[in-house]
Amino acid sequence: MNNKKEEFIKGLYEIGAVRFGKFTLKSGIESPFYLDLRKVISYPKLHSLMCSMLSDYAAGLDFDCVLGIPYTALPSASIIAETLKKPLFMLRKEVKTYGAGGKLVGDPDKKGKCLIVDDLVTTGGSKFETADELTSLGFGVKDILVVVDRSADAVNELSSRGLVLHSLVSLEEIVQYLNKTGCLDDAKVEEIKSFTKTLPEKEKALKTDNDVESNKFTNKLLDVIKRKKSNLILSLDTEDPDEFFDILEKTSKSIVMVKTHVDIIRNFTPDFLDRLKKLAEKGDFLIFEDRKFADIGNTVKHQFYGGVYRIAEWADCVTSHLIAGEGTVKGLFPDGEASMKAEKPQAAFLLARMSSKGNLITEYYSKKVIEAGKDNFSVVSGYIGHGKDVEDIKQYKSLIPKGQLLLMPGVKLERGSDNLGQQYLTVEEAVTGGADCIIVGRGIIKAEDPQAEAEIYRERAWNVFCKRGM
Ligand code: S5P
Repeated sequence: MNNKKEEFIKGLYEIGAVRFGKFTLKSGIESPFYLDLRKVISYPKLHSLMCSMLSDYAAGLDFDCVLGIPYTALPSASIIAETLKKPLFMLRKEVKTYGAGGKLVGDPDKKGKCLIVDDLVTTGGSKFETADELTSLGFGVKDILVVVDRSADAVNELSSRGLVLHSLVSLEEIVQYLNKTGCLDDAKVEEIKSFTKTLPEKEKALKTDNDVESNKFTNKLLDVIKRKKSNLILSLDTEDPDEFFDILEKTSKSIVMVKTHVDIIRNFTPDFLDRLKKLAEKGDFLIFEDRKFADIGNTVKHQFYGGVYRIAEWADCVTSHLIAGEGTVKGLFPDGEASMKAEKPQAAFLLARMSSKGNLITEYYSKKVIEAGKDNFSVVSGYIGHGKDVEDIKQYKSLIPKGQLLLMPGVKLERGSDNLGQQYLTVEEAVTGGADCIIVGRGIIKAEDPQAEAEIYRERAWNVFCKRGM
């Protein structure tokens, strides 16, 4: 260990940024040590030593700009940027609701390969989040530089997602040095070693304990998502049945559901449904009728089970508004939970937000829809939603109960709109924000090669989804 490192560890110990005893972590797990670098900025000598070590390390990396994760790393990131003459950026923690720009602070024209700086790494979670946000804003991200690596396995966790973690000191080095200098006895060293060794298992067990329940249809859909490595729902809005099947056959490999508007099909005959069902079975995807029910329960019941289309006989799931109240969902599934016991579970997705410009849905309405959906968890698998940007979607997603899904229409490879009020977010914005599936129509069906295009959407959404996790 070099002198600078030893001096730095000694400094951390002296100011109480490293302590030993019994501490309860955020997860509830009891830890034999405590690390908190927030104090360092109040000790100019120690802070400048830390920043010079960070700048020396960063000088050997390949990057165009620097970003610190708020708040602890902001001063060090600005000193690194200053020392190495690189542009500095910040991402606001809070959302700005007025004026231009979103969360990014800095000149967007200066963006490039960005070095992320932080004080500690514990699980890597906040680093993934920042990396995803920067990627969705058009930055390149590879290197993450932290002061202390106190994790069990963050280097590997991050590298499995294409990120490289660098640290100035590891917990092991801190323990080693303090043991050598008599600040820490051998028994405590052993206790810390065995704690860090068993930590990943403890964290995993905690996660399994908290695993959420979903209804039977959601589980079925999640199985298809995992099996096909896809979060893509194809919205096949064409009136021509030949074109419908031509595109569906070509894209079936890439999708988890096909979303239909069966009432727009020209020359609709029962043959159409036979063909559709057979293709769904062969191609391993589900059928999602976007009927957008909106009437009182009794009428909806007839619309779902009766009439020309007899939707209940072939659709795996449907969309529904909730403007008429919970009665609509009760009309769709009068047996409630019992309908999930059926061999073929069926469920509804409620429209809690819409993608179209000027739609009349308010925040209050949207919240009420989610509350009602929660009360009808056994037959409501989730919600249709949209948002202004990543942050807005994240906030909206946080309202959705665990175990229910967010499906997002109004998605294309680039942002944009059509001339009838449809608004598009990018695939990356949708999934980073929290969409569990994207619904894509014209982006694929109007492409020159829908098969290749569907695969592009699938891959782009899946990559972000894997990085983000459920
Ligand atoms: O808010 C919404 C809800 C839905 S279900 N906005 C939408 O666009 N949809 C549906 O998604 C819409 O009815 C259409 O079938 C699809 C979007 O098609 P695209 O061609 O604009 O991608």
